[in-house]
Amino acid sequence: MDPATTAKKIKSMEIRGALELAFAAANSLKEYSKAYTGNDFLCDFEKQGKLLKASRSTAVSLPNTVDYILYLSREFPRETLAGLIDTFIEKQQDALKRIARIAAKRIKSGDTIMTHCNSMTALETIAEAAKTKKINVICTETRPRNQGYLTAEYLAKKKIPVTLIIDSAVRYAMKEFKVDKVLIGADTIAANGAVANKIGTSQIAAIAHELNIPVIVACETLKFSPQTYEGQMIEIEERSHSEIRPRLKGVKMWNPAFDFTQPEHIDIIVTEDGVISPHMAYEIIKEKFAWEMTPRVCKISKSK
Ligand code: RUB
Repeated sequence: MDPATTAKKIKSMEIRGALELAFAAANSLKEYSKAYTGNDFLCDFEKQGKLLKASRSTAVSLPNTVDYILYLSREFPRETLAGLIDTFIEKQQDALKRIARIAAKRIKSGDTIMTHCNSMTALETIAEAAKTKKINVICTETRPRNQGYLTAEYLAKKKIPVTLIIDSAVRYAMKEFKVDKVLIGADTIAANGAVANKIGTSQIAAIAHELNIPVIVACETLKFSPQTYEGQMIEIEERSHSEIRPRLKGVKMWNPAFDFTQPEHIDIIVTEDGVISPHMAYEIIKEKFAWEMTPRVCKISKSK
């Protein structure tokens, strides 16, 4: 699929979830580079990257993927680009599996896990744990788009016991079902360890903190934000009011898609490099995104 179609599908949320955005963007740039017949590849490639990056805000996996591939396109011969993008995709697939293996060790037989939204990384972890342990999952509906239904269906198909609850039942459910752990994915980890994830995550984490329930974030280092290291704020996507419900006369509506969970409400972040405290986010960014921090060597876009 070409980058323009991919960007449209990301905008409409046909393609969604932070990791899926990264895979879709990488694949579309690979296809574009292979099919390119023009005479200013770097300039045209960068335009495709910009298009993809503008398709959705908040999940940093998207700009990180695009920026890394643009960096590769400037640093390496074009004939090698598709292979390098494949290597990047394989690395992310491996990271997902590795996180699942590491995070699954934190889940004990008999545990009841609460999750929110629909995170591939959290679900891969649950599926990995369920291979050898008996676990129950409580998942939220995740209004307004109800991504929790996808989570519930996925788990039910895998024959992992799952109970779907409405978002406002979280506190009651934590007590009633004796939830042992909260396990979520992430869209972006900021340099201070704050986690941006689906709206409602911060409430769940605050309640878990109050009830002494550990909160585990399962996420690839691709979701750490080098921009926040340089002082930039994470933009929280605001979606259409129509997602909440049709217009109500005289009523204003607000529909943020994500929120921030403070690092103090997160016990651990499980990355492909191992388990870290949220306060180590700064170190991960410094180590992993050196390529992002170095000055750009290429001459960008003659024609804009
Ligand atoms: C999805 C969401 C997920 C993260 C992590 O939001 O918040 O928890 O993206 O997912 P949306 P993954 O449905 O608005 O994209 O682990 O799959 O990257």
